[in-house]
Amino acid sequence: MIGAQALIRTLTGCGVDVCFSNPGTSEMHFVAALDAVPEMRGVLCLFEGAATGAADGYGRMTGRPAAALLHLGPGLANGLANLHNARQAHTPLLVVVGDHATYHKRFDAPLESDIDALAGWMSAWAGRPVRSADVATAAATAVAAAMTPPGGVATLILPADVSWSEGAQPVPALPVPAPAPVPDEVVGAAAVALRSGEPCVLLLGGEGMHRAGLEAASRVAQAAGARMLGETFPSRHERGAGLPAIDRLAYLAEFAAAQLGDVRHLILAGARAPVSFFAYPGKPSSLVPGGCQVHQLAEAGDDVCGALTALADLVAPGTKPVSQEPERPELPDGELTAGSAAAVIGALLPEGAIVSDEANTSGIWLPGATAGAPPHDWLTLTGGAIGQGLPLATGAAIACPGRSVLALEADGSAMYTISALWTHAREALDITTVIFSNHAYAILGMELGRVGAAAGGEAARNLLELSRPGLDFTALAQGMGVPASRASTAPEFAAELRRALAEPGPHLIEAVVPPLG
Ligand SMILES: Cc1ncc(C[n+]2csc(CCOP(=O)(O)OP(=O)(O)O)c2C)c(N)n1
Repeated sequence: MIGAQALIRTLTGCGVDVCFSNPGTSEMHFVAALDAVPEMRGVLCLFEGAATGAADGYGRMTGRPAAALLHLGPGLANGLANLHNARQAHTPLLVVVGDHATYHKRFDAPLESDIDALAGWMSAWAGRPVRSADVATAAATAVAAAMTPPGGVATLILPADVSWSEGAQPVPALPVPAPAPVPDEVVGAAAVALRSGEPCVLLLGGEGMHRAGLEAASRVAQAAGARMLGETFPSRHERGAGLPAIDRLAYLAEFAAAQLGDVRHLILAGARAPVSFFAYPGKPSSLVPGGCQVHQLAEAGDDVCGALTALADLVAPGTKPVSQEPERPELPDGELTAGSAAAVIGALLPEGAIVSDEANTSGIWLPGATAGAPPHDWLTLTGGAIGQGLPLATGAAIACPGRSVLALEADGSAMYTISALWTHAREALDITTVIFSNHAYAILGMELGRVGAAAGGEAARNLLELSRPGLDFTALAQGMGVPASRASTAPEFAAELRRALAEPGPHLIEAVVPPLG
């Protein structure tokens, strides 16, 4: 068997059966082998960032890696920003990067590049088999590395001659270690802090934002009089009616400081000690208040839910979590704004929806407006590299057929990976995209003042607004096969959203809203 076929057979045997692909000449044997292994679903993405973001969305929803097939160093480079987001999300993800044939590299052909350097900084594991006989073992090792808690990006660099040469055989999946159990002493130390009578916050992240973690944390918080907070940008937050409600730590450092102001004990479960997103002149980088003790109950690779459950059984035996009551906003009348759009979304969000949230400044009312909606999953921009939301929705929809996916997108961010819409159409994915069309990089307008730069004259403002020319998202969507409409009032938006959610397949609604700030 040639290397490419053994590789794909090994991957499907390891449970990797979707490959978000943007191939080139060096990957042609991989592409051809897809017909020999129908268990692998190839999904064409028209930009590498759309492929890597899709693999991220898939991995967040299934806990299993999808593959992203990329073309040499330039293809990997185009995919890096969303691999960075995936790394921050601890998403299990397998990158397969084709390379020149081993003997061709020394000729420094036009596409020759340092793939190992590009892969090194964001990969939990990177490897390069140099014989076809080794490719299957490398693939199984890569999948196990991607799935090793807390999950990460594994990069398999695949030379073209390794791919096309005979002499390969598939190998079975390798075992994956379980998350590390948290020692009793660590749980006990957190219990001592909770019993101190001093203000405590449980800061949850990663698996702690899933139902089991939230329920255990809710029991702890009730019994000990502690507060719970979620990390600012969780990879997947299970929320809505019937689950414990939790506020997330604010993005803006001054709001986060207010949320943490009086805390004396910060207990971290799957989250890291909070830091300011950026440095600001004269402001601290760490958001841990002075005099506050930090207790690391569980790190990302630990058994976070197990640790929270053990803590709950210690400080809150026999108690039950407190759940959010069902509650939806009224459908609003009048102008469409970020606030009224959030109310519409809160009123109509379907049960079991998956929300890919890259609404940025237009999204600040969304958590409140959707808190009591039927249970749903909320995926956020974990690594701050914009252009994630539309691809993430692709992967979530392929991971969870039968669930409604809602991509909430700021206009500026949407443009980075707008070609993901074409894949939504090609694969007939049930994704409703809402573009918050505020014609601006609004957050940067705010940051200009916050970092202490000059107020900004015409030249500066010119770099932060998107209205000349305006972006016609309905035309962009229709041009890629996605039915689209525009809404300028709250009732129009409600009617369009209701229709889009009711019909199968992809839709886009351009929601024209004024910018904040
Ligand atoms: C990959 C990447 N490039 C650039 C930036 C810098 N950046 C942060 S926010 C932003 C503009 C956001 O505008 P938009 O998505 O329209 O959201 P709004 O602020 O208007 O709500 C930019 C360019 C980034 N975070 N990531």
